[in-house]
Amino acid sequence: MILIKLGGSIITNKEKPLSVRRKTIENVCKALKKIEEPKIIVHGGGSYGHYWSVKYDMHTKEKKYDLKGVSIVKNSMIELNKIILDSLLKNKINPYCLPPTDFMFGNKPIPKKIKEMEKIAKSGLVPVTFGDALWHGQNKTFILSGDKIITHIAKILKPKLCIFALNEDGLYSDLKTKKLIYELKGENPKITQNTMDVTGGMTRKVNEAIEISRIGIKVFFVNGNKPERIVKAIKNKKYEGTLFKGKRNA
Ligand code: IP8
Repeated sequence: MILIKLGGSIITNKEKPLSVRRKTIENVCKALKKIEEPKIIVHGGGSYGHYWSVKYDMHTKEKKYDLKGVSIVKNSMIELNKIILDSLLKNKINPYCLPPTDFMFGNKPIPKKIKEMEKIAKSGLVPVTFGDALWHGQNKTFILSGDKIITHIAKILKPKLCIFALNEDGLYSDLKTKKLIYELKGENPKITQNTMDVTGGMTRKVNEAIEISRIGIKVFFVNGNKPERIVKAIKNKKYEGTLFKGKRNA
Protein backbone atom coordinates (compact mmCIF):
# COMPACT_ATOMS: atom_id res chain seq x y z
CA MET A 1 0.00 0.00 0.00
CA ILE A 2 1.25 3.45 -0.96
CA LEU A 3 -0.22 6.75 0.27
CA ILE A 4 0.21 9.74 -2.01
CA LYS A 5 -0.44 13.35 -1.09
CA LEU A 6 -0.74 15.73 -4.02
CA GLY A 7 0.12 19.09 -2.51
CA GLY A 8 -2.04 22.10 -3.33
CA SER A 9 0.99 23.89 -4.79
CA ILE A 10 1.48 21.16 -7.38
CA ILE A 11 -2.13 20.80 -8.53
CA THR A 12 -3.03 24.50 -8.40
CA ASN A 13 -1.40 27.78 -9.17
CA LYS A 14 -1.07 29.30 -5.72
CA GLU A 15 -0.37 32.79 -7.08
CA LYS A 16 -3.73 32.89 -8.84
CA PRO A 17 -7.01 32.19 -7.01
CA LEU A 18 -9.05 29.28 -8.31
CA SER A 19 -6.62 28.18 -11.00
CA VAL A 20 -5.46 24.62 -11.60
CA ARG A 21 -2.23 23.35 -13.14
CA ARG A 22 -3.93 21.04 -15.63
CA LYS A 23 -0.81 19.88 -17.45
CA THR A 24 0.95 19.05 -14.18
CA ILE A 25 -2.10 17.16 -12.90
CA GLU A 26 -2.16 15.26 -16.18
CA ASN A 27 1.55 14.38 -15.93
CA VAL A 28 1.21 13.23 -12.33
CA CYS A 29 -1.79 11.05 -13.26
CA LYS A 30 0.20 9.47 -16.12
CA ALA A 31 2.99 8.60 -13.68
CA LEU A 32 0.54 7.24 -11.10
CA LYS A 33 -0.85 4.90 -13.74
CA LYS A 34 2.56 3.16 -13.78
CA ILE A 35 2.29 2.26 -10.09
CA GLU A 36 0.83 -1.20 -9.86
CA GLU A 37 0.46 -1.44 -6.09
CA PRO A 38 -2.70 -0.49 -4.21
CA LYS A 39 -2.69 3.23 -3.55
CA ILE A 40 -4.70 5.95 -1.85
CA ILE A 41 -4.54 9.52 -3.09
CA VAL A 42 -5.10 12.59 -0.91
CA HIS A 43 -4.99 16.10 -2.34
CA GLY A 44 -4.64 19.54 -0.83
CA GLY A 45 -6.59 22.77 -1.23
CA GLY A 46 -4.12 25.09 -2.96
CA SER A 47 -5.65 28.15 -4.59
CA TYR A 48 -9.14 26.68 -4.06
CA GLY A 49 -9.61 25.68 -0.39
CA HIS A 50 -6.88 27.91 1.03
CA TYR A 51 -8.00 30.93 -0.96
CA TRP A 52 -11.50 30.79 0.54
CA SER A 53 -10.32 29.73 4.00
CA VAL A 54 -8.15 32.87 4.18
CA LYS A 55 -11.05 35.04 2.90
CA TYR A 56 -13.39 33.71 5.60
CA ASP A 57 -10.69 33.53 8.29
CA MET A 58 -11.05 29.80 8.78
CA HIS A 59 -8.31 27.66 10.35
CA THR A 60 -7.54 24.23 11.77
CA LYS A 61 -8.83 25.28 15.21
CA GLU A 62 -12.41 24.17 15.92
CA LYS A 63 -14.52 27.32 16.05
CA LYS A 64 -17.83 28.85 15.02
CA TYR A 65 -16.78 30.10 11.59
CA ASP A 66 -18.89 32.02 9.09
CA LEU A 67 -21.38 29.48 7.75
CA LYS A 68 -21.18 30.87 4.23
CA GLY A 69 -17.42 30.43 4.42
CA VAL A 70 -17.82 26.78 5.42
CA SER A 71 -20.10 26.13 2.45
CA ILE A 72 -17.88 27.99 0.01
CA VAL A 73 -14.71 26.19 1.14
CA LYS A 74 -16.48 22.82 0.85
CA ASN A 75 -17.87 23.65 -2.60
CA SER A 76 -14.47 24.79 -3.83
CA MET A 77 -12.87 21.53 -2.68
CA ILE A 78 -15.54 19.52 -4.50
CA GLU A 79 -14.77 21.53 -7.63
CA LEU A 80 -11.02 20.89 -7.35
CA ASN A 81 -11.63 17.24 -6.48
CA LYS A 82 -13.75 16.81 -9.62
CA ILE A 83 -10.87 18.06 -11.78
CA ILE A 84 -8.49 15.55 -10.16
CA LEU A 85 -11.03 12.71 -10.47
CA ASP A 86 -11.62 13.49 -14.16
CA SER A 87 -7.91 13.52 -14.89
CA LEU A 88 -7.41 10.19 -13.08
CA LEU A 89 -10.28 8.63 -14.98
CA LYS A 90 -8.96 9.94 -18.29
CA ASN A 91 -5.64 8.26 -17.50
CA LYS A 92 -7.32 4.94 -16.79
CA ILE A 93 -6.92 5.05 -13.03
CA ASN A 94 -10.30 4.26 -11.54
CA PRO A 95 -10.77 6.76 -8.73
CA TYR A 96 -13.19 6.12 -5.89
CA CYS A 97 -14.05 9.47 -4.34
CA LEU A 98 -14.26 9.49 -0.56
CA PRO A 99 -14.78 12.94 0.99
CA PRO A 100 -13.27 13.04 4.49
CA THR A 101 -16.75 13.02 6.05
CA ASP A 102 -16.79 9.38 4.97
CA PHE A 103 -14.05 8.33 7.40
CA MET A 104 -13.85 11.16 9.95
CA PHE A 105 -16.10 11.81 12.95
CA GLY A 106 -15.30 15.35 14.06
CA ASN A 107 -11.51 15.39 14.26
CA LYS A 108 -11.19 11.64 14.85
CA PRO A 109 -10.63 9.08 12.12
CA ILE A 110 -13.02 6.12 11.99
CA PRO A 111 -10.67 3.07 11.90
CA LYS A 112 -13.31 0.75 10.44
CA LYS A 113 -13.90 3.12 7.52
CA ILE A 114 -10.18 3.56 6.92
CA LYS A 115 -9.67 -0.21 6.88
CA GLU A 116 -12.43 -0.35 4.30
CA MET A 117 -10.39 2.08 2.18
CA GLU A 118 -7.61 -0.50 2.10
CA LYS A 119 -10.03 -3.11 0.75
CA ILE A 120 -11.20 -0.66 -1.90
CA ALA A 121 -7.58 0.06 -2.90
CA LYS A 122 -6.77 -3.66 -3.07
CA SER A 123 -9.72 -4.20 -5.40
CA GLY A 124 -8.04 -1.98 -7.98
CA LEU A 125 -10.12 1.12 -7.38
CA VAL A 126 -8.13 4.10 -6.11
CA PRO A 127 -9.62 5.88 -3.08
CA VAL A 128 -9.26 9.65 -3.49
CA THR A 129 -9.83 12.10 -0.67
CA PHE A 130 -8.88 15.70 0.16
CA GLY A 131 -8.37 18.37 2.80
CA ASP A 132 -11.70 20.01 3.63
CA ALA A 133 -13.84 22.10 5.99
CA LEU A 134 -15.41 19.67 8.46
CA TRP A 135 -18.21 19.69 10.97
CA HIS A 136 -16.90 19.27 14.50
CA GLY A 137 -20.08 19.37 16.59
CA GLN A 138 -21.65 22.10 18.78
CA ASN A 139 -21.90 24.39 15.74
CA LYS A 140 -18.13 24.37 15.32
CA THR A 141 -16.19 23.50 12.19
CA PHE A 142 -12.48 23.27 11.32
CA ILE A 143 -10.14 22.90 8.38
CA LEU A 144 -8.73 19.41 8.10
CA SER A 145 -5.47 19.33 6.19
CA GLY A 146 -4.77 16.61 3.64
CA ASP A 147 -1.40 16.17 5.39
CA LYS A 148 -3.19 15.29 8.64
CA ILE A 149 -5.38 12.84 6.70
CA ILE A 150 -2.20 11.10 5.49
CA THR A 151 -1.05 10.68 9.11
CA HIS A 152 -4.45 9.32 10.20
CA ILE A 153 -4.49 6.78 7.36
CA ALA A 154 -0.80 5.85 7.78
CA LYS A 155 -1.24 5.08 11.49
CA ILE A 156 -4.08 2.67 10.74
CA LEU A 157 -2.99 1.07 7.46
CA LYS A 158 0.83 1.10 7.94
CA PRO A 159 1.62 1.63 4.23
CA LYS A 160 4.99 0.77 2.69
CA LEU A 161 5.59 4.39 1.79
CA CYS A 162 3.95 7.83 2.12
CA ILE A 163 4.73 10.24 -0.69
CA PHE A 164 4.25 14.00 -0.56
CA ALA A 165 4.37 15.51 -4.08
CA LEU A 166 5.51 19.11 -3.69
CA ASN A 167 6.36 22.05 -5.90
CA GLU A 168 10.00 21.75 -4.73
CA ASP A 169 12.69 19.07 -4.96
CA GLY A 170 12.23 18.18 -1.30
CA LEU A 171 13.35 19.73 1.96
CA TYR A 172 16.21 22.21 1.78
CA SER A 173 18.76 22.76 4.54
CA ASP A 174 19.14 26.28 3.19
CA LEU A 175 16.33 28.07 1.38
CA LYS A 176 18.69 30.43 -0.46
CA THR A 177 21.04 27.86 -1.96
CA LYS A 178 18.27 25.22 -2.16
CA LYS A 179 20.67 22.63 -0.77
CA LEU A 180 18.61 19.47 -0.64
CA ILE A 181 18.40 17.22 2.41
CA TYR A 182 18.46 13.68 0.99
CA GLU A 183 17.80 11.72 4.13
CA LEU A 184 16.50 12.29 7.62
CA LYS A 185 16.62 9.65 10.32
CA GLY A 186 14.33 10.71 13.10
CA GLU A 187 15.89 14.13 13.48
CA ASN A 188 13.86 17.31 13.63
CA PRO A 189 15.04 19.57 10.80
CA LYS A 190 15.02 23.34 11.18
CA ILE A 191 12.85 24.79 8.48
CA THR A 192 11.68 28.24 7.53
CA GLN A 193 7.98 28.80 7.03
CA ASN A 194 7.50 30.08 3.50
CA THR A 195 3.87 29.57 2.56
CA MET A 196 0.57 31.18 3.43
CA ASP A 197 -1.44 28.01 3.98
CA VAL A 198 -4.07 28.13 6.71
CA THR A 199 -3.03 24.58 7.62
CA GLY A 200 0.65 25.45 8.08
CA GLY A 201 2.24 24.63 4.71
CA MET A 202 5.71 23.09 4.87
CA THR A 203 5.93 23.13 8.68
CA ARG A 204 2.81 20.99 8.91
CA LYS A 205 4.14 18.58 6.27
CA VAL A 206 7.45 18.13 8.08
CA ASN A 207 5.70 17.56 11.40
CA GLU A 208 3.38 14.97 9.89
CA ALA A 209 6.34 13.30 8.12
CA ILE A 210 8.27 13.04 11.40
CA GLU A 211 5.21 11.63 13.19
CA ILE A 212 4.72 9.01 10.46
CA SER A 213 8.40 8.04 10.25
CA ARG A 214 8.47 7.54 14.02
CA ILE A 215 6.06 4.65 13.67
CA GLY A 216 8.50 3.01 11.27
CA ILE A 217 7.00 4.14 7.95
CA LYS A 218 9.11 5.77 5.24
CA VAL A 219 8.02 9.22 4.06
CA PHE A 220 9.28 10.71 0.82
CA PHE A 221 9.11 14.38 -0.24
CA VAL A 222 9.38 14.61 -4.02
CA ASN A 223 9.01 17.20 -6.76
CA GLY A 224 5.60 16.64 -8.36
CA ASN A 225 6.79 18.51 -11.46
CA LYS A 226 9.08 15.50 -12.03
CA PRO A 227 6.52 12.74 -11.49
CA GLU A 228 8.83 10.01 -12.84
CA ARG A 229 10.65 10.41 -9.51
CA ILE A 230 7.51 9.08 -7.78
CA VAL A 231 7.60 5.98 -9.98
CA LYS A 232 11.36 5.49 -9.45
CA ALA A 233 10.98 5.70 -5.67
CA ILE A 234 8.38 2.94 -5.70
CA LYS A 235 9.84 0.69 -8.39
CA ASN A 236 13.61 1.05 -7.89
CA LYS A 237 13.81 2.48 -4.38
CA LYS A 238 15.74 5.42 -5.84
CA TYR A 239 14.77 8.47 -3.86
CA GLU A 240 15.45 11.73 -5.69
CA GLY A 241 14.05 14.00 -3.01
CA THR A 242 13.99 13.90 0.79
CA LEU A 243 13.49 10.58 2.48
CA PHE A 244 12.39 10.43 6.11
CA LYS A 245 13.65 7.01 7.09
CA GLY A 246 11.20 4.96 9.06
CA LYS A 247 12.75 4.79 12.48
CA ARG A 248 10.84 3.52 15.46
CA ASN A 249 10.97 5.39 18.78
CA ALA A 250 13.33 7.99 17.37
O1 IP8 B 1 -3.90 21.84 1.47
C1 IP8 B 1 -6.51 22.02 3.26
O2 IP8 B 1 -5.78 20.91 2.83
P1 IP8 B 1 -4.20 20.99 2.65
C2 IP8 B 1 -7.80 22.17 2.49
O3 IP8 B 1 -3.78 19.57 2.48
C3 IP8 B 1 -8.52 23.44 2.74
O4 IP8 B 1 -3.62 21.57 3.91
C4 IP8 B 1 -9.96 23.38 2.67
C5 IP8 B 1 -7.97 24.59 2.99
